[in-house]
Amino acid sequence: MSRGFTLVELLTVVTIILILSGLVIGVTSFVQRKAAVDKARVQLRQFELKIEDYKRDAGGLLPATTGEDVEARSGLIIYRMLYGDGIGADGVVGTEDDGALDGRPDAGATVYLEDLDPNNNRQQMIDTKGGNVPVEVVDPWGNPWRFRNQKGDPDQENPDFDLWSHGPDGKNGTADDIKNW
Ligand SMILES: [Ca+2]
Ligand SMILES: [Ca+2]
Ligand SMILES: [Ca+2]
Repeated sequence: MSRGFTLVELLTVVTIILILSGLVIGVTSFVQRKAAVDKARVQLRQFELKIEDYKRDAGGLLPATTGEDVEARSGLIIYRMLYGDGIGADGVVGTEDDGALDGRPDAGATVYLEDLDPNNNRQQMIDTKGGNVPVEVVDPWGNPWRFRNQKGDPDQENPDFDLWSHGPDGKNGTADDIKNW
């Protein structure tokens, strides 16, 4: 003799389904977060190596990043250094020969990282904000990468530099920041 499900049986089945779907959502977001963090670590290492190349070619000089505003725009400084746009043939950001910041490497400038080409935007590292003018190099969460010349002085010989992402929470200075120190 067939009978319908009792209320208790129905509630049990519904509860199990809810628990299982909660587990799937939890695992999925964990995996996505880990993938983004891994990607940011790869970017960090890549930028770090290329900035070392830039620094060597620029005679040990790195752009100055003193002042809050400069640091906030430092994702753009990373782009200028590594894509040779807005930097000029002398390979030094912030000198008189700096070319137009137009999404194309300046004449005679070295391109250290082709991936930063804002016209391809393969890795979505550039936020073009509606145009082809590069704005800044962004992390997997869409926030700018940060760069800081520790000496804050472009005339220093072989200055060290800080490079970091605000991490998954998008906030500066918290435990999830991804940084080179
Ligand atoms: Ca220059
Ligand atoms: Ca240019
Ligand atoms: Ca953070």
